[in-house]
Amino acid sequence: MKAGADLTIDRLLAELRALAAISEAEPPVVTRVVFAEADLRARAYVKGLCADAGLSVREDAIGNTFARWLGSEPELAPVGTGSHIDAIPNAGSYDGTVGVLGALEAIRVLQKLGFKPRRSIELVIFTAEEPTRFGIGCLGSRMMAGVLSAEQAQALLDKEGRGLDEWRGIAGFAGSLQSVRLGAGYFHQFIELHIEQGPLLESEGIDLGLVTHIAAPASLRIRIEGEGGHAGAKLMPGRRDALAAAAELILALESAAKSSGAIDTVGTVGVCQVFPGAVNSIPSRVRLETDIRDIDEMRRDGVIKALRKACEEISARRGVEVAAQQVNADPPAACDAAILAALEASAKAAGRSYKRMVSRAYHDSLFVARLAPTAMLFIPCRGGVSHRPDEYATPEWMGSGVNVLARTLATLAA
Ligand code: HGY
Ligand code: MN
Ligand code: MN
Repeated sequence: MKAGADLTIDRLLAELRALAAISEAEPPVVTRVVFAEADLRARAYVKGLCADAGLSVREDAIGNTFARWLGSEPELAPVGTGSHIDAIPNAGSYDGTVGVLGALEAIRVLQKLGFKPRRSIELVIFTAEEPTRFGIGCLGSRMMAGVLSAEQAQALLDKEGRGLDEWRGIAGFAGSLQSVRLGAGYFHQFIELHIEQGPLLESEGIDLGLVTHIAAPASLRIRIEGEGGHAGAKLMPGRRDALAAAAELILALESAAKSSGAIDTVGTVGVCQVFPGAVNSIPSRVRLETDIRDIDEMRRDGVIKALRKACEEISARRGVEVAAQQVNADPPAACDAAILAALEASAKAAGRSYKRMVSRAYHDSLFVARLAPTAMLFIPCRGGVSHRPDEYATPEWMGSGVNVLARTLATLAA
């Protein structure tokens, strides 16, 4: 596919830059939390681009957005592709957006080449892939796959105690939460283009990653209740300092992840809220959010068990209450062999190097894989950096991704 490759990348780069500028933070920092004002502007921007490309756009009850290029046999289940445009605080410009705008670019290239899909090709923008607001990742794709029920979704609250119904109402999305659920067979097949968010491809000088498995993520919320008091007057013996207990817990998670016996096990405490949060007041309450992953579910669950054991031990020794609540603990997903074979054939035809690999980040594909044969295509990102403003993918890397995605979509939709 030679024609227009450079042109498409310029257009794609311009659109990625425009989307990155729609942020709650000053560029180059991207923050775009689901249903916040910047997210709504970003959704409008991308929907406009999809409409300009002649796709028919619909949104479900929580804002999952479906932009369909109608095939000659519209009654057939579509080939799906897509990703997310929400971004965590202090993020970069490429996580998720490459899989949305890159897929749109792939569709426009196929249109330009006069390709006529037999099966429709449907671009999806998933709502709330990031856990920032409601504490759980992949909210939209989880509900589509029925992994999170309408009742469970109804019960989700953000840090201000505001729920999904309130936020989706503000965003202008209506309809029953049950209607988000898609039946198996809604998609014929699904491919997600995404940056690797790791260093392998760049360090090995390989153009593309064919993802065979998506890691198994888990998240637990931990509340620690101790006893507050005057930092000067309350002597050390008998203190029940909630933050000192939290510090031991954080180190216990780190050591459990490091001693799992495999490099694939990771454990992170990304959120630590301290109450009352005054320098001269002993912390009486701490709230931790922990993220535990592995490509092997058993090993990951072993770390969860070790963390729960540490909670009990630290609680008894320090006289603090520790309550660990599991938010999610999902099995890994295996990607579809036939789609991987199609991606491999496309990469060869495009003269691009590739390697099969696992995804250590989770993605909406983790849940779409419950609905349809699914696979992911990775492009490198500089230094493996992601979830930071200096996240970067070169035009060449993106060109390879769009090129091979377009070829594969054409193969699957023919
Ligand atoms: O955390 C993740 O793996 C994804 O980037 N949300
Ligand atoms: Mn992310
Ligand atoms: Mn992502």
